[in-house]
Amino acid sequence: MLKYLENDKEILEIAKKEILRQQNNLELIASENFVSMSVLSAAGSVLTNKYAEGYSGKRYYGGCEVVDMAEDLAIDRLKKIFNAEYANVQPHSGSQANMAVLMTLLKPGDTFLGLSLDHGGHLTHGSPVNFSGQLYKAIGYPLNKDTQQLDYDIVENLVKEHKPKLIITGASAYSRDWDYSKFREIADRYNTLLMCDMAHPAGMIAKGLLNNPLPYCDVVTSTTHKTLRGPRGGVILIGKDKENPMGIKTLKGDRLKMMSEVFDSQVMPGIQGGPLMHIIMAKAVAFGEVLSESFKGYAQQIKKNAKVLSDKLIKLDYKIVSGGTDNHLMLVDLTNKNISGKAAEKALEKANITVNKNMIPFDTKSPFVTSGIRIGTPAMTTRGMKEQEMEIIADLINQVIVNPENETVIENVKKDVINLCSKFPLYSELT
Ligand code: DSN
Repeated sequence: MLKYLENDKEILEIAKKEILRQQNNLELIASENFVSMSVLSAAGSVLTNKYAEGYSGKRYYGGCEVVDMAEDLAIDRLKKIFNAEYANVQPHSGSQANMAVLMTLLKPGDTFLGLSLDHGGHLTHGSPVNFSGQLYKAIGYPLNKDTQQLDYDIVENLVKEHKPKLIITGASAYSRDWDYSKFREIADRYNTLLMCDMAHPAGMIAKGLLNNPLPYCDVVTSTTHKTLRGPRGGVILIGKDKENPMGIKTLKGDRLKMMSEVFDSQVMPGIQGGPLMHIIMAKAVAFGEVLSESFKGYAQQIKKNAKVLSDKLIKLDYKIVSGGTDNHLMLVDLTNKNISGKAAEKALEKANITVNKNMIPFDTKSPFVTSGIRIGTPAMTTRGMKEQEMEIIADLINQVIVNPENETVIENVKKDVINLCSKFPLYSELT
């Protein structure tokens, strides 16, 4: 692939550097992953040339008969993965999927509830610096201060008080599973719509390894590039009515109309123009991989790895928010280590270990400094690392965190990291 960049030396250098960085770093950002060469090839295919505003069979442009096949396949595969009634694969990102849903279900000024950003929620779940907090009255629900986990009574009390039109479930930095049936009960009691943004755990939900929001939520969004291990992008899904054990009351009667017309037209022309057909084809490839038997082993290993890493960090005297993890990530509370999240992220970066600073629940530091870091296992699991490597990684992280200014320690850890990475080849086809 790189040979086609040889006529542009500046770009060639950048592309080579990034391949090398990905090969030689422990990638522990919970929202990142490494796509297969098949996904990469589809994302880099000639479908990038095609304008296809509209939907399959109903485009605004001629010549769409081939890209229609790619989009139809992406939709069919995605529906199969999640046993969904409806899927839209056009959102360019998770944020745009969320925007399409919020703009469909709410009018400006309406109230909705989402997990507070500083307790693990996402920007598009009501942050004041995002459209979701600016167009709507967004109320954040906190975690329980003692358990650092979801507290359904807190949610219910806020629903009672604020009478929101919508409750959003899902998070960017929450290490526990969600009980969507409890949220459904609350939503039904107060006649509120229920949505899930399952972007982070979608790959594990796909294989039945975490609770599935589709039977309980009116609508579900996801990104495709996290645990689903596809190209960067978003999707919108609606589950099947008959699969819903509790009977979704809120959208009944209107659901088919909502599915086929309202969400589709809110994505395009509501907020987007031409879909990225190369990315849609790459989504289809990734969904094919998720449907394969081997993906279940991968998803199981992500969880095993996260548990081992979290347990080992606890042994090394780290505080893990909520005491552990059910999914692919953990939040490390660094308050007993005399280092901020920001300083830890920087020191680890020097040792080729990539994490992100993250607020912990009830954090006293600003979002730019933070008291914690978020660590996830999806990308390193893709490289083939298992429990044994997770123990080594915990040790390497610890060496840096307790010696953040010791250049010799950092240099030695970096050597160990590069050595470890070399045993798990990545994109060797590209170099
Ligand atoms: N930025 C993503 C994450 O890191 O969780 C969420 O969109």
